[in-house]
Amino acid sequence: RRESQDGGQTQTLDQTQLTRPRLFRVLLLNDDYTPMEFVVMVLTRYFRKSLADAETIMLNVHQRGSGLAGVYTREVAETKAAQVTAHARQEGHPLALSLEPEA
Ligand code: TYC
Repeated sequence: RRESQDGGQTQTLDQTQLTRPRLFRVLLLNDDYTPMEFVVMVLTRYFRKSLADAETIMLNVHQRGSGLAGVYTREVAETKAAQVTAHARQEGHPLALSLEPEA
C-alpha cells in the first residue's frame, strides 16, 4: 500500500504484486576433492533433479568448472546454498556454490 498527499486529501492505493520477484541462479563450482557421488546426491536431494540429469550436470561441472543447479527467488536460492554448504562441510567436503542474479 502506498499513501500520497494531493490537495489536502490522502489517497491510499493498493499495489499488490506489481513486479515479479528477481530470480537467482544457483551455480555449483568444481573442486578437486568433493566426491562425484556427493555432488549427484546434492543435485537429486536439494535441487530435485532426476538421477540421470544430476549425473549429467555433475560431469559438466567437473569438466567446465561450474554449472547450473537451479533458479529460484532470492530467499530460496540463499537457503539452498546454505543448506548444501553446511551438509558438505559436515562431511568434510569443500564444495562451493555461487548465486548470480538473472539478467
Ligand atoms: N571434481 C570432483 C572430483 O573429481 C567432482 C566434482 C564435481 C566436485 C562437481 C565438485 O561441483 C563439483 N571428485
